[in-house]
Amino acid sequence: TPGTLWIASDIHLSDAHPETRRAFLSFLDKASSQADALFLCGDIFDVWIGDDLAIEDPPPWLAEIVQALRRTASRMPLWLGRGNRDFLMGEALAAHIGARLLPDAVILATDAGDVLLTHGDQYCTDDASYQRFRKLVRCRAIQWLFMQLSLSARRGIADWARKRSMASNTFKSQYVMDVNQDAVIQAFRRSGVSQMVHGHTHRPAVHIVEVDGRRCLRHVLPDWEPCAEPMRGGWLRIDGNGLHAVSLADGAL
Ligand code: OKV
Ligand code: MN
Repeated sequence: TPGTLWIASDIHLSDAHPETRRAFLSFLDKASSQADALFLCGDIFDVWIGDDLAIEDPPPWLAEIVQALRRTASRMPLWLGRGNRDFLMGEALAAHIGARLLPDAVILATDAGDVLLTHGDQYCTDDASYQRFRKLVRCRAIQWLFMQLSLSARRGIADWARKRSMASNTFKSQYVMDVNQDAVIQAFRRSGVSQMVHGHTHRPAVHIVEVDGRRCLRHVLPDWEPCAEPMRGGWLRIDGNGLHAVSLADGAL
C-alpha cells in the first residue's frame, strides 16, 4: 500500500530567501518522520542552470539543501519533478541525492485513488509568450548547447532571462497566467482520472471540474513564502482519508 504521501511544489529555493530555506528544511524533517513518500513537483529551486553546479561546487546554501534532500531520500522514496524554473534538473542530480525524477505528468496510485500529478505550466496555454519560451528551452539540442557554456555564461543568460520575464509579466493579466480550462479538461479526459494535483499558478485552491458529466477535482498547491503577509506555503497529504491541504499559515511547521 502507498501509505501517506506528501506533495509540495513551488518552494522557489534561492540564496535570497533564508526563511524559505529554513521552512523547507523543517518540512523535510517533518516529512521524514510522518510521510511514507515525498513528491516535490517542480520549482523546488527558483533558478537551475545545471546539475554540475549542485554536485561539484555548490554555494553553502545549496549544499545544505542538497544534504537535507539526501538525508530525506535515505529514509523514504523521494521524487523530484521539474518545473518551469528548474526544468534543467537531471538524472545526475537525482542520482546524487538518491531521488527519482518524475515524468512531466504521472498517475499516482494512492490510498485515495488515482491522482494525476504534474507541475501545471503545460496547462497555461493562454500565455503564448511563456509557451514559446517553454518550447525553446525544453528542446534537447538547445539544452545541450546551454550546458556547453561556462557557468558564468549560463549565469549571465539566466540573469538576463529572469529580468526579461519579470518585466513582461508586469503586463500579463491574472487570467492569462492561470491554467486554461480546456487544457485541464483535456488532461482529465486523456488520463481518465478524476483527481489532479498541480502547482505553478501560485493560487492554492480546490476546483471542481465537470468532464463529460464526470465530477473531477483539481487541487492547486501553494507557492512558499513564509515571510509574506499573509504567510504563503504548505503541502498536500494523501492517505486513506483523502487529499488534505496543510498550510504553513496554520503553524504546520
Ligand atoms: C527559468 C524562467 C529563467 C519562466 C536557457 C537553454 C537558452 C536553459 C536555459 C536559462 C534560464 C534556466 C535555464 C529561468 C525559468 C526564467 C525566466 C522566465 C517563465 C537556454 C537552456 F535558451 F537560453 F539557451 N535556462 N534559467 N522563466 O534562470 O533558471 O519560467 S533560469
Ligand atoms: Mn512554476
